[in-house]
Amino acid sequence: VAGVRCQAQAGDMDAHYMRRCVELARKAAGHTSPNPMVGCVLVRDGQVIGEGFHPKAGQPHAEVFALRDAGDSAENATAYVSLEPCNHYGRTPPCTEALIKAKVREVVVGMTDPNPIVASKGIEKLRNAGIDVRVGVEEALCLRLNEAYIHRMLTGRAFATLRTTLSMNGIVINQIGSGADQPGGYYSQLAKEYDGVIISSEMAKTTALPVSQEAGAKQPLYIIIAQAESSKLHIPSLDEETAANAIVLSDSPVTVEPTGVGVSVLDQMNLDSILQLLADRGLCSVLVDFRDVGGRLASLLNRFQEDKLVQKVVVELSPVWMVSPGPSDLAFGGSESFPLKNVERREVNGTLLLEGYL
Ligand code: AOF
Ligand code: ZN
Repeated sequence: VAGVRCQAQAGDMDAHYMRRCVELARKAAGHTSPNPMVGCVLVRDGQVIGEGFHPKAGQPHAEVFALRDAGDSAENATAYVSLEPCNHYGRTPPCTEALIKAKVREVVVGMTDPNPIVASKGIEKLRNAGIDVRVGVEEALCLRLNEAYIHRMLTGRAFATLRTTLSMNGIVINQIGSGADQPGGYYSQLAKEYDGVIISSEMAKTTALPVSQEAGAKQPLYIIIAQAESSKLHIPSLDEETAANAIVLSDSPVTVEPTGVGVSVLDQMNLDSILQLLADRGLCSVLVDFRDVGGRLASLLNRFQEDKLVQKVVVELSPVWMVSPGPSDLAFGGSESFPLKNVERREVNGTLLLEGYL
């Protein structure tokens, strides 16, 4: 019985340290793409002796920061890492070598790395060096943490989340800058964690992109979908300084003001090619503004359920009753329904949020 209890306690501690890895990893949310978020905790004799996370692509990996934090004392320690340690020379040298050199005794891994140049080779390397490796502790949490990175690795497309805001009577609230969009609100939190936000040029023309509101904070890239055959586009809320925060996608040449906003001309304006282009540019995740009722973006999203290009939906139900301009703005009916999976409900500043997976 004592042995069983001991094992159960070890399991609890494993889960505890792995959750800490995920917590550390999330400190860099929105900053690591195209790399994953990774956290690492070094434990010896029941004491945490080092912690680290991967802050940004091009910078050292989580394991390296944790080893630095531990100084000389990592010998015989257990290393907890939310992702399999890498075994390749990328922008940085392999973490497996750093762990072997530091003489850790054991490595506990949250999930294997879907990157084909790593894919279990890191684990193999550690085992060949005589290090005990256990894989899959708090795996679901680690998979969720890097759902966008994994999706991009496996499909070559950015992970897409649809976002919309509804009033209590079901009217789409489509002013950027209202309610949940306000600085500090739920949406600005979300925008910080996503690599990009897709909106239509009509919305970009008439509403303020939150790019300039939180100076110094990480901003998503705004991906603006130009109307068909538009040759000129002026985005009033961008200036020379914030122009680099946006790109325009068009299927015909277009002059954009301010200059400095990048333009990409696509052969085919569809969601698939957009998500591939964004993945090629190193974006893992993108929030798609679904409030562009009737515009170009809405038509690109037509029947997205069948194309399986959208992974997640976020709906904000705002506690307001909106006066509709017409007799009724409600869209009644609908032929099919797609139940969402793993739905989460939350409340932020009086707004009910529903998130789920398609
Ligand atoms: C780890 N720990 O903290 C991260 C890993 O170009 P590099 O050198 O940064 O390598 C990027 C790849 O390394 C990335 O695609 C993923 O496979 C892995 N990321 N691995 O052991 C980390 N960020
Ligand atoms: Zn590494």
